[in-house]
Amino acid sequence: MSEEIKKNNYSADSIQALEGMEHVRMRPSMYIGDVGVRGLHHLVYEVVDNSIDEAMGGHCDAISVAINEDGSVTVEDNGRGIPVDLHKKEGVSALEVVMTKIGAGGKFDKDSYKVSGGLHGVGVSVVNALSVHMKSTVFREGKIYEQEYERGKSLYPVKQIGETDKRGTRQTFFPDDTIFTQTTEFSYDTLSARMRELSFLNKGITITFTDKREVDEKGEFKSEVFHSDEGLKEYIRYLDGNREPIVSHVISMDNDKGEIPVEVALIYNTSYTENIFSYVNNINTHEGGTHLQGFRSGLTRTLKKYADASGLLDKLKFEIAGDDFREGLTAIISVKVSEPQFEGQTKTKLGNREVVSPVSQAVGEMLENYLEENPNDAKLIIQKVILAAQARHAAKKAREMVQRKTVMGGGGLPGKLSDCSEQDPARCEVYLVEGDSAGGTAKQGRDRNFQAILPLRGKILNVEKAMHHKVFENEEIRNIFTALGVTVGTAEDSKALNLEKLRYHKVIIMCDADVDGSHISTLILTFFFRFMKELIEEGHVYIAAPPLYLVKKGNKKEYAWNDVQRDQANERMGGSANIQRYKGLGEMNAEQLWETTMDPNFRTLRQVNIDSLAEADQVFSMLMGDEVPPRREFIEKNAVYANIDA
Ligand code: 0RA
Repeated sequence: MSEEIKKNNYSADSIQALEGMEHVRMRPSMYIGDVGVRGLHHLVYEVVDNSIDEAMGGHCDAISVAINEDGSVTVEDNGRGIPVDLHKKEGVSALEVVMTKIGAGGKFDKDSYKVSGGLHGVGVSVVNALSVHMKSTVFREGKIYEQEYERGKSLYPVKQIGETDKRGTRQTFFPDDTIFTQTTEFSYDTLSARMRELSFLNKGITITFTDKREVDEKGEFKSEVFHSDEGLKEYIRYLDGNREPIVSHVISMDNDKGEIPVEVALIYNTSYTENIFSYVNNINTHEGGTHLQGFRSGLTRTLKKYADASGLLDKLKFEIAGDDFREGLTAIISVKVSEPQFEGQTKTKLGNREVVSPVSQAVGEMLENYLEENPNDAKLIIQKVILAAQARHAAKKAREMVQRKTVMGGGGLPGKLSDCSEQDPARCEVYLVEGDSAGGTAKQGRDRNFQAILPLRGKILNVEKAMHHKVFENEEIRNIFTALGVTVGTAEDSKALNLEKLRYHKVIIMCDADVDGSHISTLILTFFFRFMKELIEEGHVYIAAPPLYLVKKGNKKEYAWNDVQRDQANERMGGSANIQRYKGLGEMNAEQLWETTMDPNFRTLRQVNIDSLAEADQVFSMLMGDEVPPRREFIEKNAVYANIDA
């Protein structure tokens, strides 16, 4: 081949690479899901995933992640370092190929578990393309190498900048605010939750997470170190720390040598909720899939066999259903699949059929052993299953009663609901208001065209601690179901929610701006989280933010939502203004409530969304569970929504 043709080929390739990078910038959502808060955080996960892969290969054991003072993020590992030698085909260093060519990531190691369908595993070049500036530093074979990029284009060839005795890779990137127009600010809580999760899912690795944007009173950065020697077993203890176990140990297994590596851990507690989290290649599979199917079948088959043989079921008059084996169950399943197929609406449902049987078998074996070795625990589990079956029958009756009322339509709406006149659910909102008196004010203040009001009486039922039939018998909860128009449970799926019937696309929780108020909103949120998860996932749930102060002087008045705003308002009025602290919604008149909290042109609503189901579950179980001290501390810190991002 002549020099000329070779050159042309090279430039043809590089044009293609360029087009790839430009395509990422033109259609970022195709690569990272969205360009909002979620997509922004995916950039970090993508870079960290590469270091986790290096650790899973046994080449590194420490990863540090830092949000820097300037808002950029640095991820560093002590692995082998990304190779910097010449990539023959591309004519540039391997590092440059990895950083600037779409689809080049992970091509070195055939046997790593890269995710092809999900949002991770798209390659670090995608992060590079979506960053105004990125810098790679490689510590390898005694030398330090560096290359920088702008919006995915290298600024110079890889250069050696010094010598070192350390090994590893350091990546620093600055997200592009012309892509992430909503925000480029990383959330400590979101990243910290993910790093904790990763450390449980990949035992043995130490992940240090630091936020350098602020320092505390001691002049130190906020920082956490995550490390788990026992993996999922510890994860279960973390998740269920605020629940009371009924068995003496976490039941677990780890088969990382299998064709399909499977790790499972589970425990039974005294609650009535089922909590199963499933992962494929470290990605939370919200929609479940074949691994979850395998888990359920292994669990049901083994427990049923044991229960049948034990004679404990002899007096039972009805069949036990699959659901009954999972009441009070907290479980985590983590599998590694080399070519995962992701399906479902959010591409978080595993489709690979070959996964079902190995998971089912592994779970069966694990449980069989445990039941045999712990006959007392076995008996407690079976007794719990029987109680669950009995309760299910009672709950079904109660639920059918709610359902019958709901399907009657307009006439069946709760008497306390003040409905709006608009019929299109997309334009309708309903305020769930704490107390009848605030409910009355809201009713006067609202725009009745599109705003409905449902007052709730004081503290609503703590669903975290109530049996399911109690939940459906509770009047306030029945009112919520009927007002929203949704029903729960079908023949195939006892938890399915029919959101198509939802009568309001905005469901707004409005409580006092104090500790009691946040407790009540947490109770309502817990109910939504346990019984109407889809409502939150589809972004229908909001929290209203009533002001804390009214600052008045003469005919000037301003509202304040915190102490800083209060003082500023006071200053604007030349000091010595009259400051009224609202102790509750009840102290506002209808006009004030409308102006501050209900008028769409002025109010602030916090949309509730759940980044990590596992983290949210932990928070709810802590807030609503048996242990009082952690709850009090949490609520008093007034951080009820710490993991429910606004
Ligand atoms: C493939 C080969 C080698 C290193 C890596 C991948 C590697 C990639 C990343 C991404 C983040 N951190 C990383 N660390 C290492 C080198 C293989 C060798 O040295 O023989």
